Amino acid sequence: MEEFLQRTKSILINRNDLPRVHAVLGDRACDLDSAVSALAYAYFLYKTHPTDQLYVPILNIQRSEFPLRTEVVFILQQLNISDASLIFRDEIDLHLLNREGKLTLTLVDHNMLTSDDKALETAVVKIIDHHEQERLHSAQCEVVLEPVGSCTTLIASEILQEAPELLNQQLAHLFRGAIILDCVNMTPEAGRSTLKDEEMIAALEQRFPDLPAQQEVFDVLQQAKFDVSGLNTEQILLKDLQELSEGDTKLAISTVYMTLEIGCRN
Ligand SMILES: [Mn+2]
Repeated sequence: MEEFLQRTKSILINRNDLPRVHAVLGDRACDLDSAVSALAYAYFLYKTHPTDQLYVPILNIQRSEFPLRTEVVFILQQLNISDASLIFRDEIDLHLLNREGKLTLTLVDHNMLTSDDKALETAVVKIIDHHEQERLHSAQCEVVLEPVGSCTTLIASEILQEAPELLNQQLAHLFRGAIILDCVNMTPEAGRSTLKDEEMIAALEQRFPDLPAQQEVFDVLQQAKFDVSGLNTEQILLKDLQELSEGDTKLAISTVYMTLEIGCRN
């Protein structure tokens, strides 16, 4: 995986004239599900398809926003995947590539482009997602859409079917971490996991019995997700920012996960 990421990154940085690019684009939220889906699926395409095009996994946020995705930062660090080898949305001009007729797009973990990306619609050839379908059916685009708990379940299942030899301990750890986090530790009360998610967890554990215990994976990822200790005040306010707007009024709501110490002054 690192070799693939480093190679892709260096071609993007060093070549002025890019070959055809097949980008795998995650959701704007860039949560663990989206990030792992994009990384794993682009790697799968690279390994199983002719290399006359460049397969690029795109984390659909600016690089400067990455520290806010604390659980993604954590798991990639855990696996020694350097953030220098990742490709963020502000590091590749998809609109330019599209205008040059060089872009093919697979959307993962979402099925609708945002309004400022509408021009990229003609480049979309495949969608793998677990959200409600928001787009109209089009014949030129293959849609894999199933209401599972985690989009990575769908990605992992395609890889297991098409190229099981690609699945190594590192990929299995990424998939399993994303599924466990999305499915809230596979607890039935949370109502997130489906039979397919559970079967995928079982399949991964059967192939890689050395993976850390499920509870431990959930605890550390959940902790990482809400860990703001490495962030400055601005980053903390931006971490889970929701924006509402009506007419000229815009409202930003920040959520801060922190124990408040209330002091009294005389
Ligand atoms: Mn998702």
